Amino acid sequence: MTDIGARRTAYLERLAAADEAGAVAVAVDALDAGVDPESVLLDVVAAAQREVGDRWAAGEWTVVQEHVATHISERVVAAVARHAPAPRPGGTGTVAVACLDGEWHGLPARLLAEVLTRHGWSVEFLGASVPAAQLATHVHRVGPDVVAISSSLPSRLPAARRMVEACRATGTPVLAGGPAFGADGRWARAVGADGWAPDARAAAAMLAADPDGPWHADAAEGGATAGDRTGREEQGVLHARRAELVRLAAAAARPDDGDPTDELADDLGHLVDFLAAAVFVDDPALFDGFVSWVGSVAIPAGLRVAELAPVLDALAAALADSPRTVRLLREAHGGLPAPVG
Ligand code: B12
Repeated sequence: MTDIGARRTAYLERLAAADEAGAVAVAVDALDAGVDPESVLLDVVAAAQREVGDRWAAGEWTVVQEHVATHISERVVAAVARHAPAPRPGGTGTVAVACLDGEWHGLPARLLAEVLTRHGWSVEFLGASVPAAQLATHVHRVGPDVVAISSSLPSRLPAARRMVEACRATGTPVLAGGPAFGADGRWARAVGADGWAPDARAAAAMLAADPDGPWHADAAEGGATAGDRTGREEQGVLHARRAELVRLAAAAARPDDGDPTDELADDLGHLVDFLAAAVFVDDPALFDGFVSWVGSVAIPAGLRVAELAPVLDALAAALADSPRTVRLLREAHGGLPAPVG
């Protein structure tokens, strides 16, 4: 079997069967057949994980199936690191890889760490949800050449700004990546990162071409645009009132119900966090992304698209003193699909 697509299909079948040994075997067989370890990591494991996410979002897989699959993929990444031939020489320094504070998607960061290791970098993987102050202390003590920050959720962007500022204070350049920063990396620039890459391959190529950064094509124009005074203040209000806003949004979504289900409360908490991040970077597209996501997932008992209009109205009424927030809520309301029937 040489086709990488066939290996990915076989790998997904092993994940679906919760077969850790079988999944490891698919990866090791690929290495033994001469497939580049980077391709095993990105074209088999990472691609399969994205498919796992799609199946969860479509309601085909339960959260438990997703957790089991992800655990297996973590074991597979470790097995690939053990079985792969020695990394090629190339990298010229150390990279610390950390997830944003509150970001629990550690596997994408781990995959980046392994790929950079394959390219000869000395990589320190700091794991999921690293608080900005802890990162700053660590960077001061260890002195990596580059800090790579990873996040899957745009709602974590205010934490990205704090991390960039913390690294700036140590003079260490920050490379950002993961879906949180937008498909074109626009929010990496907004939070002041020195560069962005769409995936681990591109990150390795970028670092090989220029190990020191900054990496934005027009870096001279750079500088953070997120977290201006209004952004910080209104994001702070949303953060401070989060629990109350979730309660009133739940009452607006399902006026006849008592306490909200855990799923509804979780989704409304994410809604407030995404709204806060959109206010922080002053970009309606960020909140639109959340609204589209609500329309695309099938979480039983979770927030439904038809419930969004009363939720957005209730939040706008409660947040009348926050003009940017209200503008974003009104714009999102205007873009909602027309009610059916
Ligand atoms: C596994 C998983 C989890 C696990 C993570 C465990 C772990 N150890 O990682 C757990 C259970 C914790 C989890 C939780 C949640 N998750 Co989740 N999760 C996933 C899933 C299925 C796979 C993640 C993964 O491994 N992806 C594969 C990798 C390889 O992703 P990748 O982004 O392509 O990575 C590449 C690039 O981004 C880049 N890159 C990454 N970091 C960096 C850094 C730098 C510097 C650079 C240059 C590049 C770079 O390189 C990588 C390799 O090429 C994704 C689905 C998906 N599409 O990713 C959902 C997904 C990310 N999760 C999602 C959601 C909604 C959640 C929850 C909010 C669910 C909930 N209701 O609680 C929580 C949030 C938790 C939190 N606060 O972090 C959504 C996010 C949608 C959105 N935009 O809002 C997704 C997309 C699922 C979906 N289809 O809806 N999740």
